[in-house]
Amino acid sequence: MSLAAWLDSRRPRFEAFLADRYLDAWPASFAQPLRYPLETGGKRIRPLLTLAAYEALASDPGGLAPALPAAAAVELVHTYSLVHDDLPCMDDDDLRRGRPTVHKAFDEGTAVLVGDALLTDAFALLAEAPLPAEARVQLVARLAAAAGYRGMVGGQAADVAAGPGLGEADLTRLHRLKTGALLQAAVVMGGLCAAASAEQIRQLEAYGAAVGLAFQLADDVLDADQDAGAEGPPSFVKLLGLEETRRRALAEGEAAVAALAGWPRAEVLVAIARWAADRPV
Ligand code: GRG
Repeated sequence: MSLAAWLDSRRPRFEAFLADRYLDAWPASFAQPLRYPLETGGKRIRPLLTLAAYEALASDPGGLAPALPAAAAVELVHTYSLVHDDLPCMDDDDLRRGRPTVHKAFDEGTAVLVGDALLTDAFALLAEAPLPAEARVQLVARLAAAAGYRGMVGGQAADVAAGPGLGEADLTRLHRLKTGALLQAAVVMGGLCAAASAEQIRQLEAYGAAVGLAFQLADDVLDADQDAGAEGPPSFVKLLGLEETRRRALAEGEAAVAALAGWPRAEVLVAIARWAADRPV
C-alpha cells in the first residue's frame, strides 16, 4: 500500500477518535478554545507514527483501537507544546498554521489553561486505554519522560537559554530533546501498544531517534529563508549550510530505515522516514 493510501485510510480514524473530545467541558465556553488548536490542520505525524509502529508489530493490526488512545495522547502533548510555545512569554507568535494562535483567537490566560488541560488529558487517555495495566504504566512513563525535563521541556529550556554561538553538538542535543524525544516516544508507544519485545523496542528507539533528527533537519531546510540572519534562531542550516543539512536529513532518514532491517511489515514506517527527511511541509 502506498503511504498516501495508508494515510487516507488511517487519518480519518484518528480524527474520529478525537472528534467529540471536550464537548463536555465546563464552563461550556472552554470547549471551543480546547478544540481549536486540535482542529487547525496539523500534519498528525506523531500519532500516525504511533499507529504505523503498532500496525508493524501487532498480531491483529486490523483493529487500531488499542493504539488510538496512545496516538491521541502524543498529539495532545504536541498540541499543548505549540500553544505554550506561541505565547508572548515564549516565541510570541500571532499565527500558527496560517491561523491566529490560541492566545490571539481567545486570550493569554485561556491559552495557558488550554495547554495545561491538553497535557494532563494525555495522561488520562493513557491510563484509560484498552490495554493491560503494565502496558498502560509503560506508556505513561515513556510519554512523561519524553515530554518533561529529560525531553521536550528540557529542549525548550535549552532553546530559551541558547546564545548565538551554539555549536553543532549542543544544537543536535537541543533538538534531540525538543523535537526528537516526542517523535521517538510516538514510535515506541506504538510498539508498546502491540506488546513489542525488548529487542523490537530498541529497534523502534533507533528508528525514532533517526526520524526525529531527520524531521528537525528537514524543518531547518524548510525554514532556511525565514530563520536567516544573525538575529534568527540557531539552526543546522546556519552551521552546516543548506546542502549539507539536506544531505544529513536524508542520511538520518536512511539510518531510520536501516534500524528496521528484516521487519516484514515495516513498509509504512519506511515511507514515513523517507518523507520526514525530505518533506515539502
Ligand atoms: C513550550 C513546553 C514547550 C515546548 C515547545 C516543540 C516545541 C517545544 C516548540 C515548537 C516550535 C518548533 C518550531 C519546533 C521545531 C519543529 C516542530 C516541532 C515543528 C512543529 O511540528 P509539526 O511540523 O507541526 O509536526 P504540525 O503543525 O504539523 O502539528
